[in-house]
Amino acid sequence: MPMNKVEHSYTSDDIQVLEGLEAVRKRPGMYIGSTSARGLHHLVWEIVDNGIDEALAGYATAIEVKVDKDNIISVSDNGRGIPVEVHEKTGVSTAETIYTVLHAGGKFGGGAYKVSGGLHGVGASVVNALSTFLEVNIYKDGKEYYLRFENGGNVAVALREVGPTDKQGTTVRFKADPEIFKETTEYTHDILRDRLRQMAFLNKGIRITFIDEREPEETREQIFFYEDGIREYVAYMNRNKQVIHEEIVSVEGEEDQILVEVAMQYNDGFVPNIYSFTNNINTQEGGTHEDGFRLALTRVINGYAKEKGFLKKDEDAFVGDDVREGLTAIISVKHPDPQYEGQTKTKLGNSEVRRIVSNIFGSQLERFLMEHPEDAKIIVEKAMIASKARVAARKARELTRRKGALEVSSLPGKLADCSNRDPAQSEIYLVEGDSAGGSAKQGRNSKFQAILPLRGKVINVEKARLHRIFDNNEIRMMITAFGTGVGEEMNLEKLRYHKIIIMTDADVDGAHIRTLLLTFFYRFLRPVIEGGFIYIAQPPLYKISRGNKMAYAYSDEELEELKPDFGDKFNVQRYKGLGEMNPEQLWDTTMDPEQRTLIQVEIEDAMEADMIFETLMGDEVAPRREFIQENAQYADLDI
Ligand code: 1YM
Repeated sequence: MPMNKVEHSYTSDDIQVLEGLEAVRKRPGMYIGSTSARGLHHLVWEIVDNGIDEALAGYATAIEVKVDKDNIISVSDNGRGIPVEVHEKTGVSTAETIYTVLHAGGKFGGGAYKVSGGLHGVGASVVNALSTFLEVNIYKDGKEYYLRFENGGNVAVALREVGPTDKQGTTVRFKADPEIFKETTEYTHDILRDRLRQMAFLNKGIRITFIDEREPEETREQIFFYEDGIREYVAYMNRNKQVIHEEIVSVEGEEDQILVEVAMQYNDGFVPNIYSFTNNINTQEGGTHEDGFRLALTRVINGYAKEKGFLKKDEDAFVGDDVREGLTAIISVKHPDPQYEGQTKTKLGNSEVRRIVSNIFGSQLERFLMEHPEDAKIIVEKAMIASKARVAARKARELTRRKGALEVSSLPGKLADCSNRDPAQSEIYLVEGDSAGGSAKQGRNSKFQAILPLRGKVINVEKARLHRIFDNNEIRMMITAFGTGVGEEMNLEKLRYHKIIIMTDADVDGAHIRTLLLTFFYRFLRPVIEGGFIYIAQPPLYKISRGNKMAYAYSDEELEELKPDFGDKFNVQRYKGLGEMNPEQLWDTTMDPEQRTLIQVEIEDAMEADMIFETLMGDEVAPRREFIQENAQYADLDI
């Protein structure tokens, strides 16, 4: 490749550089979080962020990300091109400096601050350190330049002029080092696509092209370009929902170099979908920008409703929950010096942001309501319905609490509890139907396995209102048995079982009940999922036997694999339900910790999970059918 390898003599600066990159290779997790698939994708984000920064500084309009068949990534932008002159501190080109000195970010060029940036915000040199090779092509002022590193950041070709060009911008090409990324160096199409789409929503006017050369022709290239940014993001999030007003509220402003954007629209559901971002990073734990948004939303809607005579008495005033029911909102802040707090460092801490977001969003929302009286009326009326339901729900809860129904002291009668009192060693099986429940009770090891049979379909929490949900017998039994309480009152430390195992039939109904249960957990007991306490049991689909010899198959493939062991005469029984198994069979196949397979339920990406639940549970039928058809192979639904 490199025709004229440029001699490189070492100076003390070089040695420092190599030590820096060596430190990254020694402890990659410190710089990119992990060396799992997540860390691998992080490499792409680091380079893309540099292109986004160039676009946000006003110099680039387009970014292209390409994955080739060997999982080599190239990222291009049409900006100014990375500076090529010799850097005064390092004595080598600025381009080389950026790719070899840790934390060499915007400080070098001065001027515009770096707005985007992954959680670790460490930049290009880390990507270089963790790659088998990395090449940079710079197109600047009519000339093309080339620079190449190999084996974790060693200069293979120092920056050199290649020739004339009429292009402008930067292209970076790299291959992740399999010695670092031992789990995988293969990128996941959907992860790249979803994040690039999100980036395009969050940074309006930037055209992001995604090319995946591993894909068939039809899906190989996608372009994400949103002139209206987060306004279009909200429309996208509501695309499978019934919106209740046409016009999306959309707000933008700047104070003290802090850029604030908010977009929101109500749908006919009850669940709020509010997502906040700081410098393009999803602040999952919220923070001061979200606080400011909530404060202003409640204040302004109350003020408007009062002024227009919707609210007669002060004590009828809306609380925050009332004005957030069915609200889809994106809050995006760009901050020159964000401070993150919280367990996962995804909570914005800068206190001035609360006031700034509240002022900018509040005043513009006020104006929106004045200028769109019909939308305003619909929004206020929705809040009034929510507020009435809230009062009714409170009364219902007080009632149930008085009856002691949600207290741990009175466990549900149907629960066959285990004798062990240590949650870490205890499991509870949620079993579909009384008859399977009966078999499970007989088959279990009662020392550590509790059984709670659930009758019929669990109520659909997506559609039902709060007070009806808590009236539902199955839901109440579960809450009581788990011991944690729900919603704001929930306490994970009180969880009575560290394995909550959903055991349903391997058919459509079973899949439906499983989804209903997961929706319920997702909405009301999210920390229980996040804590890794929810599992799905895997009952066998078939029993194959001949004389005394028999085996269980958990999939069609497994059945086919087993058949040769049984010669040509054998019996195959297809289990239509758990109820067809006797207690020993149920123990052997599905409950015995030595033999069973459990699938742990995870929420990798709460946003994505939310989308799936809504597709499956919401009012719109077409997207649900589409989703089920697309995923039938994974969900093993018979359709
Ligand atoms: C595909 C990745 O890195 N683009 C890129 C990076 C830079 C510039 C332009 C740039 C910035 C400035 C001046 C400045 C960077 N420059 C620096 C440093 N795309 C990609 N495009 N001229 C060009 O910030 O003043 C770091 S990144 F340090 F030189 F400023």
